[in-house]
Amino acid sequence: MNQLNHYLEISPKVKEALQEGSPVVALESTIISHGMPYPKNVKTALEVERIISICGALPATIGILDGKIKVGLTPQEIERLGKEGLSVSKTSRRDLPFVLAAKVTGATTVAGTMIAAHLAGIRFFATGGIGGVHRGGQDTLDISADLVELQQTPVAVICSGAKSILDIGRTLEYLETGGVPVIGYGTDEMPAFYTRESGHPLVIRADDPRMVADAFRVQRALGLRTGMVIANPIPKEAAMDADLINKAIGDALEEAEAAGISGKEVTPFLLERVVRQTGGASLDANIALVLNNARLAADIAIAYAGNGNF
Ligand code: PSU
Ligand code: MN
Repeated sequence: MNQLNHYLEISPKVKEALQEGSPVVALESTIISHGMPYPKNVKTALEVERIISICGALPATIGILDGKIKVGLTPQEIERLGKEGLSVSKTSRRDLPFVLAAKVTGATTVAGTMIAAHLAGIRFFATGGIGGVHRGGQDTLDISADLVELQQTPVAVICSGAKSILDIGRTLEYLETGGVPVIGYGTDEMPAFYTRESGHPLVIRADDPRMVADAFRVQRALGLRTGMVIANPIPKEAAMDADLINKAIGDALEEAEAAGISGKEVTPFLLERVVRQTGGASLDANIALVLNNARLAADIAIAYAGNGNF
């Protein structure tokens, strides 16, 4: 057994699909353990998998159990990560070595999941939102490792943009500097997660999955190591009222500041407060957009596989 296989366990189904060149979509687990409350987190994670299967791709949820990165978690393992919730270690690039060596249970962030997907040979990854430059990040340097990962790991992330708990303008500047294509899917501006608009224009737009798959193929053919962000706005019927959500976010940011929250606790803290402030409405919106992203990711993975991928 080579050393990588000692720490990376790909489920037989996922392995087979990858060997055949069939479409596979990776899914993260921080959104399960840290992003949503139990039991809705588990229910959503399983529903996301089901939608990807219905669309004709294979889902591969990724997490860390018993000293191994598991690619293709079982429903029981997803239940475990969801139930243990915040006690599971939020695992980004920095955390991987120690979480694995100490055999701690870990939920992978966007960055952690991109690394695992790439090691396994999965090109597409669906989630809710990416991390970004936090508000005030120009002083605190609280910039998500997701943005750095997107510069160095060739995995396409299908998401609904970044939450406006973050500084969306600076997040886009950072991605531009890193050479990361940010593609507006059916839109000319960056979506703001709970709402379809952020007011920040994007320069790349795609209106069908094939265009995204083709661009990703070119990126790989050129040997560029960058990832890609496909920013897919929340469905109209699920979008939140901008004033309502922005008020909740403003309050949550004040609370975080007053409580002195910092580091990797910031994002989960804000997410939880926003859910509470909106009486659960933000959670419903979050679930709707994740399911929508899963569908698009499956379609892109299928378009890519159908045209001789490598
Ligand atoms: N945004 C969400 N929900 C989430 C996250 C972000 O709307 O669950 C999670 C993702 O796993 C993302 C991580 O990779 O938070 C970013 O955390 P940080 O800002 O500490 O890098
Ligand atoms: Mn951070």
